[in-house]
Amino acid sequence: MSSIGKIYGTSYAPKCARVLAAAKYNGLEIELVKTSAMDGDNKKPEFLKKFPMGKLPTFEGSDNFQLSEGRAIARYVAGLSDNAKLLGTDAKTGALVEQWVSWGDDEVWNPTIAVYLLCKNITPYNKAAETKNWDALKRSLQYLEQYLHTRTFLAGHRVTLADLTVVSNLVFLFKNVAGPEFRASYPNSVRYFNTVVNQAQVKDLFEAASEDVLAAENIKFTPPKKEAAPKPAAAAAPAPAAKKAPKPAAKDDDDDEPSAPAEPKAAHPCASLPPTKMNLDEAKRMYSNKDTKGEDSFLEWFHANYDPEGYSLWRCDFKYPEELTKVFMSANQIGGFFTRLEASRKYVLGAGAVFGEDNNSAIAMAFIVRGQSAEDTLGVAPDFESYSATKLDLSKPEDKKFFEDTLAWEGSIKGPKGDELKLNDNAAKFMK
Ligand SMILES: N[C@@H](CCC(=O)N[C@@H](CS)C(=O)NCC(=O)O)C(=O)O
Repeated sequence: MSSIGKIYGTSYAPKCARVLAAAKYNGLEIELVKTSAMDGDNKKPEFLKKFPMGKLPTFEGSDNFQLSEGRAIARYVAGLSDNAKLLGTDAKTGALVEQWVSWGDDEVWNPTIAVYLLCKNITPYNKAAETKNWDALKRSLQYLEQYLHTRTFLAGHRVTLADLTVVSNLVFLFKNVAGPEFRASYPNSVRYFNTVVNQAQVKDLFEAASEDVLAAENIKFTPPKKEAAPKPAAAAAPAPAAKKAPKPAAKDDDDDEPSAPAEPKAAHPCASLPPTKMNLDEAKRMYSNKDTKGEDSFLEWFHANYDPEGYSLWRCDFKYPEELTKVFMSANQIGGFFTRLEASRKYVLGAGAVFGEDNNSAIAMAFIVRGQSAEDTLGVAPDFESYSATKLDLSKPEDKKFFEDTLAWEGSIKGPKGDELKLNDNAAKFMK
């Protein structure tokens, strides 16, 4: 049998897995071209030339028909043969298939990937967002549980694309996010899951979904640091929208942006400092609204208004640059650090960026902080311990250059291999 074409993606991504499953049900051959967002394959010029949106999965038929969006690809492959009736047998089952596909993506996948990205700190971690998404998952599984009380499949009496979609999402949830206690609360859903993954057509495909490879416990957030324990003052609240900061790269866009109420805090150590002539709110407005360098710029304003008694300037370098791999992951790490600075928002202005390329990079940040202590201000972020903080002296040309360049998101620093690494313009940059 000749292949219907190629699907670009990975078999563990639910939006790709459902397509592979639909092809199996329809007895169609499809070639999986392993293409991973984590490896940046979707950003390669040859991929973007074919699929300019740069998202996975995508499909290229042997007749050159091109499709993107997992749901559309699955629908196309499911509709290529009528034997398995994957799209339903009449208007009602067809609509039910659509209902459950939509439900599986919005109500299962979205909170699943949100919890996963938060706990992996790919989306800057935020406890309230994690709880919100766990609650959404519980609500969805409760609903599925009731529905399956009297049913074997989701739409009619046979497997349809609805089941292949929902189960592909459940495979990811049960393997990567939800442990045995969570799963045990939903026995009908687990029975249903086992029924579908063990269907002869897809057993091989879903083999990796057997009980012994499912998550041994619920996914947990581990702060990205090596030393200190989290400090109570470091409320994991969201950072305000940063005008100059683009979104972190390569983040799955299906998840909600976390939002959380601020937690009650003890008085900030900077609250009792003597007054200063430089207003940091004004400095932030200048930094957001003006060019950083040049005539009538932020730096021109800053040098005219800086009060070295009321403020100090700091450089922070990630202590373990040799451990950094993908540039987009480092960018996410900086995003997380800036988010966790929230408790010091009124006392800190700074910018950070990734320097270098995948597998040879470093992270550096420049800060203006109220008072003379980096610990009192930047130390509210638990992962501050993973950065070395060096006070900058504007009378030293190299300190001044680093400070000005980093705030302007330009320049270079020494990398872990001793070579000079240029600020990576393609990685997200952060300011506070
Ligand atoms: N709307 C797309 C979203 C797919 C999606 O977000 N895919 C992820 C991988 S699972 C991706 O391509 N991420 C890379 C990026 O956002 O640049 C769909 O439903 O197919």
